[in-house]
Amino acid sequence: MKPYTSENLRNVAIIAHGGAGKTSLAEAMLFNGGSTSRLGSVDSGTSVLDSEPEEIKRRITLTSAIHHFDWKGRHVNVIDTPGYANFIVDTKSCMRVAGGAVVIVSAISGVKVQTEAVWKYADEFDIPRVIFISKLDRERADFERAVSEIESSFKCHPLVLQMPIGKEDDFVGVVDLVGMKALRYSNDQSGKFTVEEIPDHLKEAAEEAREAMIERVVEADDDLMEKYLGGEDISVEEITQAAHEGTLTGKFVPVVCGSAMKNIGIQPLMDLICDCLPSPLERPAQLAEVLADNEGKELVPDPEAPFAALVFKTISDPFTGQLSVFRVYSGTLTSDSTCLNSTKDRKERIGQLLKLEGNKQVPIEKCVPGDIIAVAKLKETTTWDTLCSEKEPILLKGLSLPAPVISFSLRPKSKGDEEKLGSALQRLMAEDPTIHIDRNEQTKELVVSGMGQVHIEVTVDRIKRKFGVDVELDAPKVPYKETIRGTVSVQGRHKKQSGGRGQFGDVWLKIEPLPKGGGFEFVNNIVGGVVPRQYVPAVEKGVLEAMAAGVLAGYPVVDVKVTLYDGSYHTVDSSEMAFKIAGSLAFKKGVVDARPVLLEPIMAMEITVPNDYMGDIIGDLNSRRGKVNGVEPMAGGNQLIKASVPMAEVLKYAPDLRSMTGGRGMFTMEFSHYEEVPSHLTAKIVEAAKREREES
Ligand SMILES: Nc1nc2c(ncn2[C@@H]2O[C@H](COP(=O)(O)OP(=O)(O)OP(=O)(O)O)[C@@H](O)[C@H]2O)c(=O)[nH]1
Ligand SMILES: [Mg+2]
Repeated sequence: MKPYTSENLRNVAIIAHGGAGKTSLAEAMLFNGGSTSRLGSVDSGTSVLDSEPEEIKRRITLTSAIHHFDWKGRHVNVIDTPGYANFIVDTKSCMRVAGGAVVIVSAISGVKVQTEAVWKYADEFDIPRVIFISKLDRERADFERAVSEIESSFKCHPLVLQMPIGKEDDFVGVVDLVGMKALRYSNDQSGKFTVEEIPDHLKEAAEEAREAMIERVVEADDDLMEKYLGGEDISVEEITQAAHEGTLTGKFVPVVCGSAMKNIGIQPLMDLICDCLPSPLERPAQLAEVLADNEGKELVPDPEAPFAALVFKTISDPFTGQLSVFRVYSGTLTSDSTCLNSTKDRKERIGQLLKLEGNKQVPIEKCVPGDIIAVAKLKETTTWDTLCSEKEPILLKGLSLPAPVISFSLRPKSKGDEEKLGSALQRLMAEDPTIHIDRNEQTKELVVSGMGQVHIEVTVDRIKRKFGVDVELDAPKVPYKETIRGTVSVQGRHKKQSGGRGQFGDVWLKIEPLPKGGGFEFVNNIVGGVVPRQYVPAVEKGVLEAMAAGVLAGYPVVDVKVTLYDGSYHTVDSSEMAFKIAGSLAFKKGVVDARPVLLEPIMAMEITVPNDYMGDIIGDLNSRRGKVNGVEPMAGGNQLIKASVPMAEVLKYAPDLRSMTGGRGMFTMEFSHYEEVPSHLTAKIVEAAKREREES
């Protein structure tokens, strides 16, 4: 690896919808840059970026991978990100630390919903970008349509720097509209090309396209505009410089094209990355919080400044152990040193610094500001922790995670694997913070939640491969609750005489409903000591025990007020136990007459779908007892549907939405509140609960 400075460094994330060709493009750049000795392929499982067995099996990127290449005197860190919605949180994490992005738009499918989502992340983190129109070798590839979709969907000004030569099978190269040359590629994926005159049949179109390109460039630069209007020629250097400026300010977005699969048009994109995307020195200053005085501070990417870095990824590597991957914002860190984890307020020993190369790592001695580096076996550090100099503790802001959208109940296939499963899940959660594990105390299930069905399936595969635990998934049980609608007064009397000392407790309770979310209230209105004070807590305990399993279907009872207002006792036979039983008896008996009802959890959902699908999706929500609360138009011909839907109806919504929209819909959902189950469904739920109790 050649030495490099912050000025020569580029951190580039490759982003787009699933299957657009991000990994293939990154592989082609690594190959052309000499970082790999053969062109890795997703389809044949030889990609150094998609190298996890679960990725090879599915042929999709499940987790971001980082590698680097040297080009035109620059050192480029390439971050290959996932494109599928299930894994998009990882993509967003990478965008938090990237300095520039290559956005891929497929010449076949154009701009998809998911590409718009990642484009928004680039907006959020103010990331300059260039666009690569891919797959021009494929049937029905359409360059012009892709350009016009870029303009309309992203609402940006594309700066089209190339034109394709040939179509589909006959796609052989690109016209460089800046140098006005044709780059004709050999058909063997070697990336070799010859520079030729523009073919006659393209000359006129190329002249026109160049004119349009120049006009866009000069519009962004007053001096150049003057020159242009004065009839002077604009040089290649001037165009390159203005393109760099215009890319950083977002006045336009440079567009090039090619085929990653055939390794056509990749080097000009690599040039563009070096020419137009920013070095860490050109990025807006990173804001940090100084812990000593809670003041804000702008970090400078100066090697002499105090060290500061943000951990944005954790990888569990089978050979090296746990790797923390961080982006340096200022200062220098060397191998075999120490630093502070300011988030956890713990000192960390830094062993060997590592540069990531896909699934491998190479040792390096020190890292410069801006670089992306890994270190193994930190003791306390997790994703989104700040590592910094002990002399000047600061904090950097990480990302907040979205709520999971889907849950399954999880259990080991063989009994006795419970403990192994628990520790496997802990390790996986460190690596993938979008996996959540809960033990549902009500249903006694281990519930795993994640960003979608594929995400959960991948997690199950990983549990098996990495930890040797086979697990089974079921739809989670819906945590129903019970409450009452009426008010009753009821007596609970427990009397037992069995030889020696007997048991006696006698209470009168008033049981009434509380408003939604009211929980439980217990009031003691005993006067004259008819129930001695020392037995009152026992009565409440008895009521609480009875509330744990309601009379309808055994679900917990909520939102009730219980008032103890009368009773009697026996000087010898009364005891705490007897009053507890009396309280419990009274509650169970009373609830039966207090019009008990079932409550079910309602989820708040936000569903984004292309316009064409809106009718179907709303129809489907209605059939799931959903209420649509609003529809808002979104960018790129999409609609955002907001709805409240009973959880029982959307336990498997992810695959259903996928099949209804051909994978173009996205959704999030979180728990909102409880509502009464419609009476015609209550009997079914009660029956199912009864059956289950009998079985277990
Ligand atoms: N014909 C052709 N196929 C391509 C090209 N680029 C990628 N592909 C194919 O498209 C499919 C998806 O490619 P990937 O590189 O895995 O796409 P990706 O964007 O990384 O996908 P995810 O990581 O899963 O989001 C694979 O079958 C590739 O061989 C291209 O330029 N031409
Ligand atoms: Mg990929």
